[in-house]
Amino acid sequence: MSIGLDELGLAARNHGFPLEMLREPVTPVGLHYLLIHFDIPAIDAATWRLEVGETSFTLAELQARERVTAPVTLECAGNGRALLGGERAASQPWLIEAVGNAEWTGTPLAPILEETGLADDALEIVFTGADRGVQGGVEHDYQRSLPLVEALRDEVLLAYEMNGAALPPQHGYPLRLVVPGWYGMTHVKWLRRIEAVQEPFGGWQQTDAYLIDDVPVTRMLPRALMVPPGIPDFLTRERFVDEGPRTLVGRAWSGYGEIVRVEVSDNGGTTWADATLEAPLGEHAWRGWSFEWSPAPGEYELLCRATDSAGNVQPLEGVWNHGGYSNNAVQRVRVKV
Ligand SMILES: Nc1nc2c(c(=O)[nH]1)N[C@H]1C(S)=C(S)[C@@H](COP(=O)(O)O)O[C@H]1N2
Ligand SMILES: [Mo]
Repeated sequence: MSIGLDELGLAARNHGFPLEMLREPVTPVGLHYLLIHFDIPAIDAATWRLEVGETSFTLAELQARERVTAPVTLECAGNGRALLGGERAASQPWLIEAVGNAEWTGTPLAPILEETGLADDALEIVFTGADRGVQGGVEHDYQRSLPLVEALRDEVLLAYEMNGAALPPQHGYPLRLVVPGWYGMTHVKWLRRIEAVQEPFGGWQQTDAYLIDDVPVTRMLPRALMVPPGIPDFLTRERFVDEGPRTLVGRAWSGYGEIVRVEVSDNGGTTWADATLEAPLGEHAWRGWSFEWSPAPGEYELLCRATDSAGNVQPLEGVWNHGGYSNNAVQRVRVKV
């Protein structure tokens, strides 16, 4: 596997989440992963308007509407990309750290779609960001659509706060879409327009990206991650821990339903034992887990894997696809005791 300077350029702009911060239920703003395709657009909130069909809203008008706060786990669809191997599209070379769990505050989208008439007779709702660039040789605004039934779900928010403060520029100031359960690309940042369409939306980010064999990538597959125990080697990230009992901790999530099981293996996946699950933080937030581990001196490969209420289980190996999407293969942590 090799990473080119082009992929390094993306990785230097778009940082991941330090896995040790899995110890916190809510991810501090600066430590949430970041993915920006083009540039952070310059937006003056005083003149900014959200256009919704023929109507428009100021930020103050949106903030005066029903206010909802929810913890929501966001994960990039490309998380795990660099571990897939094989020839793939050059893109952000994530290992497994493209995740975060923030508390998003905003107003529900559905009533706005209903009041403005967009919910009448639409096939899809299209969301347009204020950022523009060229990808795949095509110049376009960042745009994504949702089928009407998904856009009308109660939990979909137009969010103007993250962890109790105004959205920072990098996370979509002044307004972003939050679609709990779906991979990150759906959560359009720097939102400026919402419109209804009667035909399937054909924008670049919808029909040229985020497909596996022509099937759109939608919801997050289950994944469990652990706080890497002990201390790391600077370069290899191999871990060193002292002999004796210790508690392994981590968090797990899925866009297909509640996490019902997390298992841990200390022998590379030959045998597994159940971790203890914490109470859920929220319907669309990661769930904490812990596992008592008492290793004898030696070398180990620690793995964890999640199962959701729909019966999806993480695979040991990812399934290759050209875009490098949805690789939810189990985390592997090499540990020397
Ligand atoms: N307007 C706009 N919205 C966007 C993007 C973008 O580049 N432009 N990137 C998307 C992708 S691919 C991801 S994974 C998430 C990342 O959200 P975050 O940076 O707040 O973690 O934002 C999504 N929304
Ligand atoms: Mo993403």
